[in-house]
Amino acid sequence: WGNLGHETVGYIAQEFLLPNALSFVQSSLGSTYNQSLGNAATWADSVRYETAYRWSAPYHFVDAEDEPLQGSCSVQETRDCGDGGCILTAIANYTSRVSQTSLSASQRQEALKFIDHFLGDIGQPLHVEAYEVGGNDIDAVCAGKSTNLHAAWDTGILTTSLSATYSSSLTSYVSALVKRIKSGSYKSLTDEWLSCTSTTQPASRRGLSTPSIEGDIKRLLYETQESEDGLLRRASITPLACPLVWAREANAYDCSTVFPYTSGDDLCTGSYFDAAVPVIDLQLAKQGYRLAAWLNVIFDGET
Ligand code: DCM
Ligand code: DCM
Ligand code: DCM
Ligand code: ZN
Ligand code: ZN
Repeated sequence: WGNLGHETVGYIAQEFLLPNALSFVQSSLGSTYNQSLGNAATWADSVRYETAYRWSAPYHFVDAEDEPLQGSCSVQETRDCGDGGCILTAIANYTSRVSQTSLSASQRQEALKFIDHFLGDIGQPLHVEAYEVGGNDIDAVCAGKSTNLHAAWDTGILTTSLSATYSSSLTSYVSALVKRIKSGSYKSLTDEWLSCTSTTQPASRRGLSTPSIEGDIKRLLYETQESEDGLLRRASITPLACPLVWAREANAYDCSTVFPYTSGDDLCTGSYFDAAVPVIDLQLAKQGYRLAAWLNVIFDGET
């Protein structure tokens, strides 16, 4: 996502934090970020081209080697994450680090800012897709301007929607999404959002392991504690259940919504735009709510 998308995720999450998570977020981010996940959510993008942080660039996505044009979408951690790591392993690493009281305040703040950002990016369908470098190499048109498919999904469609429906006010947009979560059309979906069960998973596996945010965090913190130096060594370890479910959910939109388009069509008007906007609203609201739940389990032991 671009800045607007990330800020939306952060501001939504801030509304759903439990007391200990809120307290950590406020004191860790401090006045630099107005004590808010909304203000801190774009930091990871602001440093990714700096020499000192170049290593973090691959952590913003996972290159899923599926075939979205043939209607075949999938994400597999072993196939797609690679030795250098990806957004899936980055979420595990920074979840471990934000929890480690032995790390410095600035190291834990950095970990929090990465979590804040990556739980947003994992909901962007083209951040969980390898095809044409996540759509970066596909020319597109948005509101009459030349762009590429990835940028249209990161910023173009959302900017157009905010202008058309929310007078370009991010605050109004965030309020509208929070209201949908608390009392509107998303309310009945929130339990499902936190369940970490995949609808595309066979029933046999779904019942078996009952993946959960609590289960992921518990295992991660145990594995971190077990290692002498506090560094996670995940190579031989089962991947976290929830981030993989989130990635698969976003990736499914590549087959249903992102790639079915007619070459040359303007993506920010007409039927493509009308189909994309509800997906972007949903993905941002959902990832904001999940970000709060993730931090709530880390710091308060419950969602
Ligand atoms: N680093 C990291 N994870 C990576 C790569 C690097 O945490 N996958 C950290 C370790 C170094 C710092 O970034 O302290 C600088 O890395 P580099 O040596 O790649 O510049
Ligand atoms: N770092 C990281 N993840 C790790 C280890 C290090 O992101 N598992 C980052 C945090 C700092 C930098 O590397 O930005 C410094 O790392 P080091 O502690 O290796 O100097
Ligand atoms: N990106 C991606 N998948 C890739 C490469 C890049 O999702 N395989 C994302 C990261 C940025 C955007 O695309 O949001 C542009 O990346 P860059 O500036 O590195 O070209
Ligand atoms: Zn992007
Ligand atoms: Zn990013």
